[in-house]
Amino acid sequence: MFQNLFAKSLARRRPSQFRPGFESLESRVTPVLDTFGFHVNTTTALAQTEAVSASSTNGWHVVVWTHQASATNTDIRAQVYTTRGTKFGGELRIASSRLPELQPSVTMDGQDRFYVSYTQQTTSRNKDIIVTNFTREGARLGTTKVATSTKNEYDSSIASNRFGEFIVTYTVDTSASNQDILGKRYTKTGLLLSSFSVANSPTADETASSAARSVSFNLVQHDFQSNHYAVAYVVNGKDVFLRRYNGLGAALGTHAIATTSSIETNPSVALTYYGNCVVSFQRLNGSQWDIFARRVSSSGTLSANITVRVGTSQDTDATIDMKHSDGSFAVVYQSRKGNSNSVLVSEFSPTGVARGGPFVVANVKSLAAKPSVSVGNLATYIIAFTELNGPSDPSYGVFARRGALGFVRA
Ligand SMILES: [Ca+2]
Ligand SMILES: [Ca+2]
Ligand SMILES: [Ca+2]
Ligand SMILES: [Ca+2]
Repeated sequence: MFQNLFAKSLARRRPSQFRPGFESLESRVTPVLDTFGFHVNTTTALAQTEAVSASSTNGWHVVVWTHQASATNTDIRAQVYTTRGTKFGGELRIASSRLPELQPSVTMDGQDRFYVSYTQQTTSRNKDIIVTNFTREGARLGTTKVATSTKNEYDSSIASNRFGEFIVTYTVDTSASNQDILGKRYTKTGLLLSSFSVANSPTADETASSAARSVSFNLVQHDFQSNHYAVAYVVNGKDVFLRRYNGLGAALGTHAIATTSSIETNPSVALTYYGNCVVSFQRLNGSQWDIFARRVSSSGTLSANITVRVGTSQDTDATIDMKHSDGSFAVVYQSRKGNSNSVLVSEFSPTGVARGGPFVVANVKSLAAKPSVSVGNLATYIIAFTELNGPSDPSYGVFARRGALGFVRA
């Protein structure tokens, strides 16, 4: 699958310059992002792709990506960042077997431990889901085999609360013609608490899950009332749904987020301390992709569509995260207009009112940017993305920028 991705992107290669500077598309608002971007991966040979990020309530960050070790082998690597956005320790080897490991997802708990789920191509016909967790110093705490049946299990999403209790959701090829979304809930040490079926209709394909979890409002005590989690997913490649759960794993409701006759796909979900959710997704309007979001309250009330980005550009691959305390949120996505590609971020108030922007995170050469955003404490967020032939990095490499929700307003 990597061969195809690279072949396609290389074909699009152009001699344009990488421009890491910041620009606002609307000059009357002040960009709130830091005035610097940074190169994440230390080992630059071959390709580094599939960047994802997580942040803790302490404001620490981690960026995780797929590292191409050889023509036939990929690994998972990580870099931890302090609250100031400086590298903490070196590049970490999360998974480095001879088998291809790919499709990482990452979450961070209240002690800055981080948990990485990924797909392992165990045999040519069998993909499995593994989780490994680490201290922020890079000490490996454990490895959990989440899904290792003879069926293909892939495309996982992981989310934890501040105590490190985590959930993992993933797609399983239940049969050649039927995909389902399954999930498992674990203690911080990888003890299985429960298995659950997010969506398993025998007559529909459910794919592309995105999981989020409340970090928990209560600082010292495990409070299941503020530990909700939610999983967004795609049905039959064209509709987006959300299923919500309380902290004990009881389903609270299933919501149709985007079910028009247009193709709606690629959901990302976030939620607050209090279980209020927001889901972003992309919709095909004619031949053009637009991005929307929709809020779902803890009592199950759906908002109208919130417009993130519509217009003449191709806007795709959005991810979303929320400030856990008040529900203001950021959506990052890639945007293509003519021959120009950029990574953009749009910010919104807790009620879904746009706060200016979108802001240009980076002008990029590649449509493999696939940006990932995560919000930490004090509304500081980090955006990680992939760039082709970026500064000091042959082939693909991973770059990041930090920002702060609503810090500066004109
Ligand atoms: Ca590289
Ligand atoms: Ca490997
Ligand atoms: Ca398997
Ligand atoms: Ca199914």
